[in-house]
Amino acid sequence: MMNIIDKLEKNARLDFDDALALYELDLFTLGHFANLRRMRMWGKKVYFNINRHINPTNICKDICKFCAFSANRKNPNPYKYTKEEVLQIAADAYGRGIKEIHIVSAHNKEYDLYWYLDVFKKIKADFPKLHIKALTAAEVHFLSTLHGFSYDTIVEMMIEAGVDSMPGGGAEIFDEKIRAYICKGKVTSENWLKIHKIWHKKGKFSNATMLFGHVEGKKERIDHMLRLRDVQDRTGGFNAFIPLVYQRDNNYLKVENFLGSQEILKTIAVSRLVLDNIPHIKAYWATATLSLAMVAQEFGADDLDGTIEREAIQSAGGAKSADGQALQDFLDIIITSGFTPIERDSLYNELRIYEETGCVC
Ligand code: V47
Repeated sequence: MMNIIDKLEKNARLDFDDALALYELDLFTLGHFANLRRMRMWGKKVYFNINRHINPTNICKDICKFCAFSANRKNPNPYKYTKEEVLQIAADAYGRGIKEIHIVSAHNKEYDLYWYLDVFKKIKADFPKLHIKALTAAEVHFLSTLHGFSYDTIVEMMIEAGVDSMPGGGAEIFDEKIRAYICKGKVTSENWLKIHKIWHKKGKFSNATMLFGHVEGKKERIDHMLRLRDVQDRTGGFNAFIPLVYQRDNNYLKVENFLGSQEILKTIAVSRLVLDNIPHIKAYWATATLSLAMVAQEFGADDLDGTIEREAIQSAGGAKSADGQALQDFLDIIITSGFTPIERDSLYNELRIYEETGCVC
């Protein structure tokens, strides 16, 4: 039997018990191996993109205990964008040089499949180069139930309407017991994975998230990663894994012990080592804070996500991300930390390498 250090030195594939053993290593030993893997894959590059989030409505039929975004007693602030408003936001964003719009929303039957398809088609007609990342697997499931269409049909219609990639939202935690407690009624884990498999089989790429730092434990996190690795072995369609740090305000989930930075960094490092087949690990600055997301680049992550412009989901839960992140702040923190900022497109093609000063002025 090889011990965990032997396995890491030999780059062997890690199983469930190995992954648990990783958490037992001290932070710097674990970080050393995660960073070695990251450096072999991406050197000193830190990826990000210039993007814009659009969330058409926050009125949702589901009540996920962790969610502060959806309009409810704790967030009595319902809103509904019209198509014209969404199209205007996309047009303005494109005018400012935004390259990706990320459209996800609440589960609301007034916003049916045809509403979204019309919006996607119009955006693509006006701005064919603007990448549309839209509809989580949770939304695909909701729309499938609403219309009685199969997942395959919905995915085909999304592609036809111009959706380029699928975001990783709605994955939460796959463990069925925890899932039933935190987001009963949402797409099942099996169906979340199935929808992404269907999407990948059509030659398309997507991301995968994991919401952590609430009532789950290390075992559930590892189980989550291994289920993703299994799908990725078959399809190769996940571009990035995004561990989302749970934000605690304005929701119905009672959590006693919040995660400290060490456990967040360990989880990112574990994900880099366990997910040996997913190319990118995002330290999502909106939930980790920009400083910790930058430190995470030394612990296995290689991406900070994007400038976002308007962030509504995590900021409703207390994150300081409502107004996005200035490009110059990304460049400054990446360069002063000794890394190279790489502006990428949504599929990780490199668009611009900021070699030295990184000044965009
Ligand atoms: O699935 C909801 C999460 C996700 C909270 O694919 C919360 O590139 C923390 O998926 N604390 C939606 N997280 C956002 C998302 C995403 C974000 C950035 C990039 C990509 C990508 C995807 O937000 C939901 C849920 O897990 N979320 N409430 C909260 N209190």
